[in-house]
Amino acid sequence: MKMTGSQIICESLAREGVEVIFGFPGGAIMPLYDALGKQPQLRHILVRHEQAAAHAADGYARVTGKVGVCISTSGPGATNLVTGIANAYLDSVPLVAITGQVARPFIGKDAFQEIDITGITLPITKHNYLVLDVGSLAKIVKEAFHLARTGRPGPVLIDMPRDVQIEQAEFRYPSKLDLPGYKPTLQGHPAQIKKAAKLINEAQRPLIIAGRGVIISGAYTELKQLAETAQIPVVTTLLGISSFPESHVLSYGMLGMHGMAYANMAVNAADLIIAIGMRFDDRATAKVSAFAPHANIVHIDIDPTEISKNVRIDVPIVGDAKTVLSALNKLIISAEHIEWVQQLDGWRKEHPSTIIRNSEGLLPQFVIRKIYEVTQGEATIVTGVGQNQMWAAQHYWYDKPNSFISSGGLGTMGFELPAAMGAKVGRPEDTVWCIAGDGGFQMTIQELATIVQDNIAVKVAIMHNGYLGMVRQWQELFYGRRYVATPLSAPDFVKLAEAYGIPALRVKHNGEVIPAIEQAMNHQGPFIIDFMIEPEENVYPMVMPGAALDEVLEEPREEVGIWPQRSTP
Ligand SMILES: Cc1ncc(C[n+]2csc(CCOP(=O)(O)OP(=O)(O)O)c2C)c(N)n1
Ligand SMILES: [Mg+2]
Repeated sequence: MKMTGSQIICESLAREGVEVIFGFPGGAIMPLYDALGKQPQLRHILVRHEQAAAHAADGYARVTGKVGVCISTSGPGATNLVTGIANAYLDSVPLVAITGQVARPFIGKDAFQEIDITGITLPITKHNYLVLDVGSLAKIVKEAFHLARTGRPGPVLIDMPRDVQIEQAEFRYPSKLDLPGYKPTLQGHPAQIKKAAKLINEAQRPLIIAGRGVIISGAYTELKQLAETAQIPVVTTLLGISSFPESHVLSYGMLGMHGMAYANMAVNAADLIIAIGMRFDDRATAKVSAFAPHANIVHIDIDPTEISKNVRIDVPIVGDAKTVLSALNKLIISAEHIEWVQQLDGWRKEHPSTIIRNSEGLLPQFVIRKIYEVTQGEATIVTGVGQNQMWAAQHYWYDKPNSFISSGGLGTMGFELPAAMGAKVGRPEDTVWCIAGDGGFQMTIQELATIVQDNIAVKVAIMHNGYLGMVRQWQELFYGRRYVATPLSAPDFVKLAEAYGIPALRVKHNGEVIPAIEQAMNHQGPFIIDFMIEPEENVYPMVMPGAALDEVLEEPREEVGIWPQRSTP
């Protein structure tokens, strides 16, 4: 059957199981939009800025495990997507971005709204295509989805010249793909798995570091089985949060720059690290030369280029986390590491890291903890970047798999609101809380209109400190408290919410926190709470830049607070 390029795209998206697209139209993508209008099963959500389309598709993809789809026009529409594509690339999120392009005869002529988006996105996509032949379009779409979701997931871009959207071709959706150059390794090499098992069975002080790869491959049970069989403590990276239940006795929280002191001390003292689906980011390792000095390192990762990239690996296992772990688990002998576990528990007692001090002023940690309590740990949390992100990572306790959504690799302020929007669309049954910075929120605040138009019931908690807080914290610590360009004004968020048609509250005192959260939860639609937190509150613990993981600066405080450690028996 003959179809236009636009119809071929729509039909192919439907065959890939796409249900929702985030996008924004323009001249060079109008034929595709016209075809979309005739395909009612493809829900289109009109964002207010293309960056938000990419972040929303990203949030949607992270919570569903499906490929997120975003669309823009050529030129400025396409360049507006770039930050969102880079964000997805660094966090291994499956995305297909479709951009309009000027018609083929105009390419290379600096035509109106022409930009070389395949050139621009080459280093931040897993692959990209400029479609020059409508006959190859169905195959390209099929390939794009396959590349985005398999192996190490990532964004793929399809650039569609306007005339290719109109031209006709016979439509045949390929049932199979032949990509001889692309065959991700899923099964780990048996000899490597054996070597790893031997090290695990012999270790005295083993430690698992779980990353987002565990979540991507859905290896929750396999991870738990490994930890429980050999009684191995588990720490996670920032993006590994919610790969292992934080209430588990073997959970020791997040490691890294703002990780738990005891988690970092464990890395330092371990004699074996089993790193699963993580990439030894510098925020996780701190000073690389001092990382895990006493440990052999087993690294399980689907991407062979990650092996020994930052940290020397003793036993690499390239493969899918779930597949490798199930093979590995068969070789693991039941063990107890009583002394080691007691040592970690001792460190946790001495350096509790997440205790919240008593305070007259509203503490962000307190707010996050109350959101945890009111939602009973059942919410999906989407964060901004900066202090709010770290408090959300530290003070909400994640037992539910894949319930923490955050921009890790790129650290993109403004991610929070559009990503929360995408997460809510992907998980309509879930309560989705967007933990926003007052800075980051203002970067993509325009998406409040999208939320209203499409009735996306996101709950927003603004951590309003009047600063670009994380940068201010660094100025306080390293630049003699010279607050250059970090004090930040904001509109009256409550009035602004009202202007958008969203109910909102401002909270200044501890006693108002729980009632406000409850009111937000009881409201059917979107809701905003402007939490006026202590302006100069800092994030602790902190490993200073350049320092080793175990050189941890802890919160200076006289008074110790009120909540026990979650996992302390
Ligand atoms: C797009 C972007 N620009 C700049 C930065 C650098 N940066 C990192 S954290 C931060 C402060 C964030 O302020 P806010 O959103 O208010 O969060 P807070 O740290 O106060 O919680 C800045 C400017 C960034 N991460 N992303
Ligand atoms: Mg702030």
